Amino acid sequence: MTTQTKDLGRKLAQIKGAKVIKSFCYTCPWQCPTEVFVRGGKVVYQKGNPESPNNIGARCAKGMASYHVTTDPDRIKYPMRRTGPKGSGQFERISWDEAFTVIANKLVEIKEKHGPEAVVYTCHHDPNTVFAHMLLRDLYGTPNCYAHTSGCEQDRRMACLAMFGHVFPMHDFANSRYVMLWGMNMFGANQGLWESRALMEAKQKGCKLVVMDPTFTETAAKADEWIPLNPGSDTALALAMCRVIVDENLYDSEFVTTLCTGFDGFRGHLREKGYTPEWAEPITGVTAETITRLAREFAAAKPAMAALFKGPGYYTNGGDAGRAIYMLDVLTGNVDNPGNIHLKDWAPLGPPIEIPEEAKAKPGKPPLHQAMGYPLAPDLPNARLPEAVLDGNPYPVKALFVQSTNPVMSDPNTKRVIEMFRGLEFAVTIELYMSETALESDIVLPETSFYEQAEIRQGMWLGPQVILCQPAVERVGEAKPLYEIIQGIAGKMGLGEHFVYEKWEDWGEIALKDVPISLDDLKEKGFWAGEVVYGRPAKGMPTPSGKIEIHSQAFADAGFDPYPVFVERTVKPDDEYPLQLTHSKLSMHCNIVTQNNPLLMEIVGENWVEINTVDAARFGIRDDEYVVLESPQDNITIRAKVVEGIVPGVVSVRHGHGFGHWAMGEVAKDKGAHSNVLMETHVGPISGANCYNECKVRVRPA
Ligand SMILES: Nc1nc2c(c(=O)[nH]1)N[C@H]1C(S)=C(S)[C@@H](COP(=O)(O)OP(=O)(O)OC[C@H]3O[C@@H](n4cnc5c(=O)[nH]c(N)nc54)[C@H](O)[C@@H]3O)O[C@H]1N2
Ligand SMILES: Nc1nc2c(c(=O)[nH]1)N[C@H]1C(S)=C(S)[C@@H](COP(=O)(O)OP(=O)(O)OC[C@H]3O[C@@H](n4cnc5c(=O)[nH]c(N)nc54)[C@H](O)[C@@H]3O)O[C@H]1N2
Ligand code: SF4
Ligand SMILES: [Mo]
Repeated sequence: MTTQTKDLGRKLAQIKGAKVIKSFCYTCPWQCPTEVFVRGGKVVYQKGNPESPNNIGARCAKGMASYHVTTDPDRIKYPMRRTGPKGSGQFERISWDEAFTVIANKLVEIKEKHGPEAVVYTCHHDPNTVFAHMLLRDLYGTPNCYAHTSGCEQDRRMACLAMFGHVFPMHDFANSRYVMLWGMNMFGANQGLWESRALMEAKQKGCKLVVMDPTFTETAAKADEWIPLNPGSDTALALAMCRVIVDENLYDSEFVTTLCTGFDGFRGHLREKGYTPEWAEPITGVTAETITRLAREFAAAKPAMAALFKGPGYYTNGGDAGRAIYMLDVLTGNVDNPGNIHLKDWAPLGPPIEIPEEAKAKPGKPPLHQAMGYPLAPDLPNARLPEAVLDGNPYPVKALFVQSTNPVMSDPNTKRVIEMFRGLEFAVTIELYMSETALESDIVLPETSFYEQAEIRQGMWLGPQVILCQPAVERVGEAKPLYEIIQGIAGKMGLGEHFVYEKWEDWGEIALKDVPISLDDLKEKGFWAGEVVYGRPAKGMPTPSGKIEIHSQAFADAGFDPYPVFVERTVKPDDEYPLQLTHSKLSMHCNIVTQNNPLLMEIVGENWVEINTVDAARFGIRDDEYVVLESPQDNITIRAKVVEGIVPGVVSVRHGHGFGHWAMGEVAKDKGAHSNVLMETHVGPISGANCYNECKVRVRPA
């Protein structure tokens, strides 16, 4: 018997008699619905929920391997209080009661001394964050409860809000005949599995795939055409394509004149600014001929989709890239039709508890993003947070709550982020592991993983969808879900009357009040899905004008051009630092979440930097050997991959791994390198986004 068949036999024996629990995966932000098989208190098998349209039974490798988190000896098991200097790793175990008391007292003290806005809450994976928002925003009164998107796809999000009044479009690849992906590595940094699968299926049916990316990514490898554009030049490329479509009358005239604002102004803008393919050629590195051909092809192929994710927004000039790229969808009248970006409807999911209006605090100060001068930012410009903490600008921030996020590792300019933590009066980290950020905090609270807790949330599928996460196994140590952590803190603050549930089902019933499924049925099925409705523009858009805003009044009001413009980015390579640093994700890991997982580390145990053969020859770099990557700020030692598929002069670090990460996680420790130490702070002037790629470097053999 081969090892494989023996393994299969063992697996089948384990599954036999297992209880199947409908849940969802939260290893990456796409939350695929799952079936978790549990026997003897252990996860013995898992797969995607076969009835769910999100993944039709599938899970990716990261999801399959994620059960390790339920038994990882490196998980934090108890609430901890720092006893030594910040960053020293000296902590003592305390009881939950003590942790709740310390936090509640500190919150009261800070509000009295500095006002509630001096407390900021931030998260990435945001399990049950709504409870924290209810306590800190609604009852305590800080306007500063934020997520993480300025570290993520902030520019795209801002573009979508301004043009469509929608925050997060899905991608209807299945119905598309022509897909143009801009800085979006669908097969490397996968989004919902149903999207990757739909794109593959569309390709099999003849859909053309064009990838705009300086790097020959996993997606570029599967594309019909790879357009290796220069970093930070998307806005120029997209505007030049718009010009071709407009000048050659290839646009959908009825759509743009009846369902959009400002088409004539945009046409004039393109001409006035001289945005032609010839103008764009030297900026983008793409020939005018190719630009013209692609624009014509795109306009002729219906349904077609231009979509972006993070790539274009990594630069200080990325703020208009989203609007320029989405203009291709607008001009061709594709928006929200089958085969285009889909402005999904949200499910009628309510809050899990109801805070009476009269109990709600009225914030006295504007939220930080407004006070910092980024009224269009959908989220906290977190690279500017150190100024608030260290200089009191725009107003003092004294305490930080971080949940499921590790800013010391993930934000640019690590040194500055650590300085910020050292300057804080109080920091609480809610984590699975003793992360670098936890090490800088005063109190560290162990949260349960998605295998150990409940959550009811919006699903990331085309139609309106509710998905359910249910506790499948015992909690690790004394870990608690956020709804119990917040209940405990609220109790000590005299606000316990608002958080009266005894079990999660109590608030679950309330949240589901307006959703046409009972909690019992949801537990059986794992999700509720409504109808997919297309064609939102014709029904009226959720924008101030009720139309698609080609002319953005919001941009004009904030002092920016109402139409997208191309400006130069900030940090260009020079003689001393001749290479442009860029980033992309690893297909076998999610950000810095999975590096303590031995199964995934066996497949990809460290990250690397990709460098062009031409540059490798110039700087004496050999494939698979270690190199020193050095910026004006700092240096890292990382393994090199010498490739042909990257624009010469550009290097791409695969993000994940690095330095003392998982300071207390044995598997991840000291594997790979982390590039955020190389970056200075650069913030998108419109969106407040982190500009990870505004960084020049040089390279030498280690
Ligand atoms: N396997 C896996 N999946 C993931 C994640 C993960 O870590 N691993 N992370 C999840 C998260 S949080 C997110 S935000 C998404 C991210 O999803 P993506 O945005 O698709 O992922 P990235 O790898 O960051 O892709 C950015 C791409 O932009 C390219 N790029 C760099 N500069 C430019 C430029 O100037 N113009 C253009 N057009 N492209 C440029 C990079 O080479 C890279 O290929 O993925 C999610 N899914
Ligand atoms: N150099 C570089 N930096 C980047 C990027 C890049 O491509 N290159 N990508 C950026 C992007 S797109 C993003 S979204 C950010 C993400 O960066 P972060 O906001 O830091 O988020 P993650 O990396 O997803 O995870 C952070 C922490 O969440 C913890 N965690 C996981 N699950 C849970 C849970 O259920 N509960 C709790 N309490 N904690 C949990 C993990 O242990 C981990 O320490 O990084 C950004 N930083
Ligand atoms: S795509 Fe993300 S949510 Fe889905 S199975 Fe993979 S890791 Fe889990
Ligand atoms: Mo992200």
